[in-house]
Amino acid sequence: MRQAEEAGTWGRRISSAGPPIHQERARQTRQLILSAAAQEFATNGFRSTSLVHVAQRAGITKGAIYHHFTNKENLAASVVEEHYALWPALVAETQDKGMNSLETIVALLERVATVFRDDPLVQASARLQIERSTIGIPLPTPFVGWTELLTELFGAAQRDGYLRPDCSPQAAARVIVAAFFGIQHISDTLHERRDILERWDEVKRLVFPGICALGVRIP
Ligand code: LUB
Repeated sequence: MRQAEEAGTWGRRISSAGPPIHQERARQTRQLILSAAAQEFATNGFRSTSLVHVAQRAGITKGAIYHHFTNKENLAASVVEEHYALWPALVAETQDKGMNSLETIVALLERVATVFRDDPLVQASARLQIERSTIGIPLPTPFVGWTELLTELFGAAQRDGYLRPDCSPQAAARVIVAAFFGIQHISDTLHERRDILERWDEVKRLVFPGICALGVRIP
């Protein structure tokens, strides 16, 4: 069973997703609202985002939002949940490319950096997680999904001889999650993530050698 697809790796949905979605149109409207909300949250943050502006951006009425989301807090929690729901498919797709365990980790994190650069849903979720203490309802716990997954992936890399013998997969995962969180936050704050791939490449070139066994070529 692929790690990322195992139940609970990315946390469980904790927001009320609204009434069961029977019609394709209702599903599309919900996705439209999430996309519009992501743009507003990413740009303005939770407190300054108004559901009126979300509705205007989505081209629907404010009342239509309440058919899918109980309030702005629930909408924010759903944006964060949708962010984490993106990763299992991306992880599985990367694992299916026939690369070795270290190549898979490096390729995956480069793809994740690209998603952070390009995807407003992920950008909104990252900002909401920074603001989580002000939102007033529980959000999915950040970082744990990636730490669990990278622990598994670094465990495979260790079994394949790519990790320093004295570097635990858990420690490698914590270091890389911290490094990634930091570079994407700094890149966002200073450059709207325009340089995230260059900053991530520096982590790969300067941090991975401290994790990998001597003589291992960093992909
Ligand atoms: C990742 C962020 C930004 C962790 O997993 C998360 O919650 C993350 C936002 O909360 O970086 C590193 C991949």
